[in-house]
Amino acid sequence: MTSTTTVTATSVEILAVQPVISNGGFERGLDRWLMAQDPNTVYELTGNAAHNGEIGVRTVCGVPAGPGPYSSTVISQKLNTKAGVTYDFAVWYRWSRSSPNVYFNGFVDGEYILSVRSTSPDSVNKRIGDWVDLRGSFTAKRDGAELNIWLTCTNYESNELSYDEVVITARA
Ligand SMILES: [Ca+2]
Repeated sequence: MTSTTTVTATSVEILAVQPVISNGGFERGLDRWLMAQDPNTVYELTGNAAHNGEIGVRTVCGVPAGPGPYSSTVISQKLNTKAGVTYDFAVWYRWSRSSPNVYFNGFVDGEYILSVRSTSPDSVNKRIGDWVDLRGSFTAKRDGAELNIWLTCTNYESNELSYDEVVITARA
């Protein structure tokens, strides 16, 4: 009897602490994430792109071969959200160079939660090559909303984006 009570209490505790996002620091590689990319993009999990821990995402897009359509690499994860709840998010990112038609975009269920052009890492004392701490918020429209993170650029402008530590927490 005592044993049964203990097991039940443990199960409840695990459900209560289930995070909104899993493996947001990429230390377990692509665990929980899905990834898709156009042919002229490069995508890897590497220590060179780590802001914290051992691994971050390095993604390169654009081939200097003349004007062409936009290309993208995207990773996505189904979040542990609840409809109507507001969430704060944060991510660290870094550009390798400045180019006007390259974007770092984030969506939750198709709505922008971040959109950064590589000519303007942020508004306060940051330069190309520096890590930038980007923060924002969104309200989930449904349980299990989907996060998508994109690097998008034109084919004639190559750029490299590193990012790490995607953190999402429910507001109290
Ligand atoms: Ca990491």
